[in-house]
Amino acid sequence: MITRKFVSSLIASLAMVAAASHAYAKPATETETAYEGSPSSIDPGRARDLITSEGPEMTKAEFDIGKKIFFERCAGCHGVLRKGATGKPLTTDITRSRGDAALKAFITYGSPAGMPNWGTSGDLSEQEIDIMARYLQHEPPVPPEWGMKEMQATWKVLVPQDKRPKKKLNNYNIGNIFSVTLRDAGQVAIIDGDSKKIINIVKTGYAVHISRMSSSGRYLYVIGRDARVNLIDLWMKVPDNVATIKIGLEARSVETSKYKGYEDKYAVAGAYWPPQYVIMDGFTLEPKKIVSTRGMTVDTQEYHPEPRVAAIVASHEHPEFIINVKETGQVLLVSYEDINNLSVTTIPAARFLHDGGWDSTHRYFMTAANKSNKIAVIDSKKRKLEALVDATKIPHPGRGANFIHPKYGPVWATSALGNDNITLIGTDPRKHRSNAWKVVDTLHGMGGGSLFIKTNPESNNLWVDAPLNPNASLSQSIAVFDIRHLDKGFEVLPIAEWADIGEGPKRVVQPEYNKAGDEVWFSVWNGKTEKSALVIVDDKTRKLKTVIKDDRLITPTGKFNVHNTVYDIY
Ligand code: DHE
Repeated sequence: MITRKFVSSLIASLAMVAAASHAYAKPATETETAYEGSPSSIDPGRARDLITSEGPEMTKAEFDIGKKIFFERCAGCHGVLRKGATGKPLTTDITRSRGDAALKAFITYGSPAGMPNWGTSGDLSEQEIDIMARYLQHEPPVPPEWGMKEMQATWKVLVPQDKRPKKKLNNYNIGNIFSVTLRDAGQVAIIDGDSKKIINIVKTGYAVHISRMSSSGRYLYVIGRDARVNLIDLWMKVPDNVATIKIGLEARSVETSKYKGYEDKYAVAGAYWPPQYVIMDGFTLEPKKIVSTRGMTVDTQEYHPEPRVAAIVASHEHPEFIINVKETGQVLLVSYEDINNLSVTTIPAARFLHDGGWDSTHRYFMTAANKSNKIAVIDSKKRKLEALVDATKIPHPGRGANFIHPKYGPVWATSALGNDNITLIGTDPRKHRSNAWKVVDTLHGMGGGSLFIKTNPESNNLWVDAPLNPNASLSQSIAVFDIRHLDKGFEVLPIAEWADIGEGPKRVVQPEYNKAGDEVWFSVWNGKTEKSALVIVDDKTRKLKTVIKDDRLITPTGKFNVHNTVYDIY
């Protein structure tokens, strides 16, 4: 039985642990929470209630408050079904054994392992914390499934294929068009990289996330967090939506078939909820095949009911999509040769798979298992795990950066959320065998909170951002290394200052090259009601080239250059 005295001493000791570890834990905790803890796009009203007699007493109104808070604040880390992801599992066998008082203490003070201090930060009131402690002792409400019927009902072909242009109807240099995520506006800006003019602002899904290109470079696919996929035709006089579909309730990834003979034929999107991927017709988004990712975890081989689909890349070696399943830690090679008789190779990697990209030869897929602090190397030719390489706290490569290290030969690099390390892994098993799949060098950037790193075959620069670093002078700047002289450290460029847009958090995020590889674009990501901008830097001189400012550029984040996205150049 838990006594009042025990609870006060638990609270006091938790407070001490939190305070003692503050200096160490704060940056990683803050950055992780800022990054992973964004609201789920699932409407809590759609999730079935499960107030059970085994849990503490709760009214329906209290349960609804708990559900709303959980979906907005907790689901990103603990999972909708609370089986655990980057946050610990919170299933009822665990929460009921902890009990009200201990749960309240954890929610109030957080933990050095990464749980935010929701109470002492003032984010949740005492009453809300009391509700949450009781809510967590009831079974998690389950959001609805989303199958073929629901997909068909949301699928719209706005311009049928026979009504689309037979040839390109505009004069844009399509390879140098950028699709820019306008996150909080639910739009993408299509920007002409040559003139730097906005061609069109296209409506997409809620909290839009990433864009990918069809193999021919004609079609652009955009996915929103609400799992809406938009298909945009870049051959139109003014590029715009030609089809749309909702493939679930929450999603992050989309990709297209790139293997010879299958160019533009298929698209695939991966959902967080329901945990599934769907293969669609590449020209219309007609849903063809839905496959659940529920299954066993790679290590303990236990059933996981909610393994979310993270990064997807298209193999260049076989007609296959390579699909990261986050919570099970399995990489799926899904053949699209015969989607009726689907063949899937399951490669064991490590939990919790997130983002990644190709090595320079496009044979090896280098992907972060972020909470395991590992990079999994998948040999897409031999269809097997080549290596699991240790990296430091929460590697986050985006797609990573490939270059020739002056001493160690070809390397692929990732930065990290939890520290300033930039980890360089050798990627050439033929000519630099002893360096292959080993950490050959570790550089130090501005600080933790880095999300993206980028270079280009035409460049000698390696750009590393730190948008989630708690120090504004770092989150508003970029570090740039000279690849030929890595030992000389980095130069810091004050990108947000160059944007000259006034107040706000102004996080500098995701370097992206133009087609020629001679300029680098940065988003200056401000609040929804503040001014944002895109800053373009001359890659040779590292001097400001131009700033794109426009009231329509609301919360720009990811930028996807058509040429670099089609050919996986990074
Ligand atoms: Fe992303 C890629 C998931 C938050 C910008 N992000 C990815 C990928 C995944 C992912 C699985 C790889 C997709 C692929 O390659 O197929 N992102 C998530 C989350 O789950 C997370 C942590 C929390 C959330 O609630 O969504 C998250 N992501 C963010 C952001 O807050 C970012 C910084 C701003 C934004 O626009 O949302 C952001 N994520 C990006 C970008 C990429 C990305 C720009 C693609 C990088 C690239 O170069 O291809």
